[in-house]
Amino acid sequence: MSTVRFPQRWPVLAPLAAVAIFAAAGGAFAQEKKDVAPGDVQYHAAPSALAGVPMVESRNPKAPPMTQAEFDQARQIYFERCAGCHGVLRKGATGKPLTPDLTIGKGTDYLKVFIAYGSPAGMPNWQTSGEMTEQEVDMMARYIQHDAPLPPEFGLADMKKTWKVIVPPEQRPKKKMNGYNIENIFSTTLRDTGEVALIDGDTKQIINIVKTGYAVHISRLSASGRYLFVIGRDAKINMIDLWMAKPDNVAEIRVGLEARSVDTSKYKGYEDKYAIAGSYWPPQYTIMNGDTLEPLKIVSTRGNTVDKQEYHPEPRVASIVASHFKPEFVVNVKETGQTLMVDYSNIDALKVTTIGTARFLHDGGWDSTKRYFMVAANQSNKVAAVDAKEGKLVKLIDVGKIPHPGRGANFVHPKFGPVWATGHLGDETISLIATDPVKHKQHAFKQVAKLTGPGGGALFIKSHPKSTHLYSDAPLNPDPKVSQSVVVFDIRNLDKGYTVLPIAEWAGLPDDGGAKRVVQPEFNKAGDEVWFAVWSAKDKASALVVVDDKTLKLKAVIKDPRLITPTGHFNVYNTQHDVY
Ligand code: DHE
Repeated sequence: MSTVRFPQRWPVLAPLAAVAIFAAAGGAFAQEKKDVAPGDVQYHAAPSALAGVPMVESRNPKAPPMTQAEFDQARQIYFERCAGCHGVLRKGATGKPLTPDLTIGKGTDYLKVFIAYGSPAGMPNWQTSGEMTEQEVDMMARYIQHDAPLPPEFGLADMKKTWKVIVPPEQRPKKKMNGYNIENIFSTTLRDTGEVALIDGDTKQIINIVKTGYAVHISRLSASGRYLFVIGRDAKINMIDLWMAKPDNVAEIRVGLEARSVDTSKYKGYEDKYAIAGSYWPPQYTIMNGDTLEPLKIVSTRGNTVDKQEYHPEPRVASIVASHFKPEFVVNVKETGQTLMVDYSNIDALKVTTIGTARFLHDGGWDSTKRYFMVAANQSNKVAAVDAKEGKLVKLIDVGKIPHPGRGANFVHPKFGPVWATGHLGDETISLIATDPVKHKQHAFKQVAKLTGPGGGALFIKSHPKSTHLYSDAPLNPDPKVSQSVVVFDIRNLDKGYTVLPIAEWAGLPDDGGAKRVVQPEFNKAGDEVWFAVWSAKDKASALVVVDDKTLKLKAVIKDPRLITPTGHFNVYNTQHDVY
């Protein structure tokens, strides 16, 4: 994302002609009109890993003609800029559907205006922002009237071709071969170099920079804490052995063409046995051997939406988490709004409980007891509370605009007892949802309070059982003062409002024009330090900043030329034990 300039959401001075066309639009593009926050557009406009993949193409004879060169260029642009919102098959996701049955009737001129000037519902103004030329806009307007190219499926044979066991289990160390305090290692995403930095949380020294997938996304830990799993946007999974003298890759595989989530089995008796990854394309999840990443079972998520019960051909797999109550993975399917409880006790006769929740499931985390999975249905402005013990939906809770919790934050509210919190991309609020149905029954699974943060564009929120603070970032807020700092609430006195920590300023980076967005609070194992990434583009300086949680003062800045585009960072102990 940081390598792309983002256009404004809505042109301030859109010509009258364009406004008139929007006003008259009605029809297909006005249907399911959703407001999209500026930050949300930026967030979804990340280049898709599918841009370079060969696809099945066909031309619609009713659509305006295109040369092969134009079609290829338009396809490239579509997957770099548009697929994140409109979907691979253009059936619609955050953005509207753009299939020929809808677009041909509108015609090239109409579509050109839409693409050039954007729309109040969140479509960026691609031409007036300077992101696309007039000629590119014309090409895109014709392209979306043709049938959407179809990327290939990715089955067992394809996976096996990419599968490498770099160090077989029998050749791996029998005990820890290094002196690191493994539980306090941080795995930091180096997004645009396709690497993770393993950083010793005690000394703040880089242990190793490990090659991973394209635009690497998240890290997760095996139940034992020995293996670290990293997934790239290209659906490449890397398995890193933290027992090695210098922790490094021991296995890798691609489970599809585009993906975001990975986790491993954590139920008693199944520790480290299986890994699971969900893909955006093809829409499926894959269960693998937890020792070697050998693919064992692939399950498609194509199916019907929870509300209108319409078939969706491309329901992407969003967050996945391992249950502590049963041998189950909780798999959240975005476009259909179905939460799947996948019982892995017999993967040859897989039992899946399908729980209808809400469309646009994205990220989420456990409540403090790890019984209830709280998952944000972001474009539905809801959080679903799923009971992993009973295997059912407890409640859909209305929250603010586009909730985005990461894994959320748990703390004990002075009045409402245990709460789980989420910030929002689309507004300045932080929603607190009570999660204790036993001692605080009257409040349970209700939004019991809203805190006010500095503005929208928040992505991640965090607390720790040993801390009395709640931290929230806002890296996608359009005001650099907000995106370059974080806010901290005192849990004992939430009415007091927040304290601002100028994290990017504390990083002391050169004034090189970098965006210096501050991303993702993450505690160390002891719960007395909080780490933040200061994220700038690939050719600009970035850093990690460590804050003392008691004093809220700067504790350390980690700078290194190898720390390129750091975004998420994952403490081994906290990630392994779901502490947040
Ligand atoms: Fe993420 C988690 C998808 C853009 C940083 N991101 C997730 C999860 C999903 C997801 C489904 C939950 C995984 C899980 O728990 O199993 N992210 C997407 C997108 O589809 C989206 C919007 C656009 C895209 O094309 O990828 C997107 N994400 C971003 C970013 O631009 C961020 C800020 C920077 C980056 O590294 O790319 C970003 N996403 C993260 C992080 C997490 C994450 C750090 C893990 C949070 C956690 O606490 O677990």
